Amino acid sequence: MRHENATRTVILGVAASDAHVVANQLIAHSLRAQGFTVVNVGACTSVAEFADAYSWHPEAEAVIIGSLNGHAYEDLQDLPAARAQGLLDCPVILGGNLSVGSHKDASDAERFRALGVDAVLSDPELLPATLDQLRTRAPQPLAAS
Ligand code: B12
Repeated sequence: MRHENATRTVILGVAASDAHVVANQLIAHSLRAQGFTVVNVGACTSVAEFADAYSWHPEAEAVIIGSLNGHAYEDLQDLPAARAQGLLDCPVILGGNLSVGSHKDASDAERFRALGVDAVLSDPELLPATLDQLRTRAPQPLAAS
């Protein structure tokens, strides 16, 4: 289903140590087909580079980060500081294969939330509904500086 509002912008990319681009390209294509403007910063994008992209596109309603090589947690270590400094002042969604190995449990998602990730997804088809939910969510209190 095509999205109603063609002006909705998201920033999409892959975490800093990660070179996997296939899902990133498919997700960009799918979101564009649903009416989103996708600023795709691509593979190997650090938290600082996501923050730069947000400074150029402050209209973005979310930053969507993919990771497949199992090193998402290490790659996002700068996220709490970036969020506390107001450099990524929009929801952050994380998805993909987020840890090393095939066994995943609920504590994986919890540790990403502790870094400041708002939503952890495995299925990219849930992105539009998740973006809708995050957009209507009450503003969060600012993190203490
Ligand atoms: C192709 C591939 C590569 C290519 C990537 C080429 C490129 N530029 O894209 C190359 C050869 C470079 C590569 C390298 C490596 N790879 Co590799 N690679 C793969 C492979 C075979 C396919 C990945 C792919 O494109 N799938 C197609 C896409 C559409 O599907 P997907 O990636 O599974 O993503 C799905 C979900 O995860 C989800 N999803 C993905 N991203 C996102 C993002 C969001 C926001 C959301 C919501 C959902 C989401 O949606 C997708 C569709 O359901 C997988 C194994 C496999 N069969 O899946 C391994 C795999 C991802 N690679 C792996 C590894 C370990 C590596 C290396 C570390 C290997 C090495 N020792 O060098 C390096 C890391 C390089 C780096 N710096 O990141 C592991 C990761 C293991 C883990 N997480 O525990 C895998 C799973 C192989 C394995 N079974 O061990 N790889």
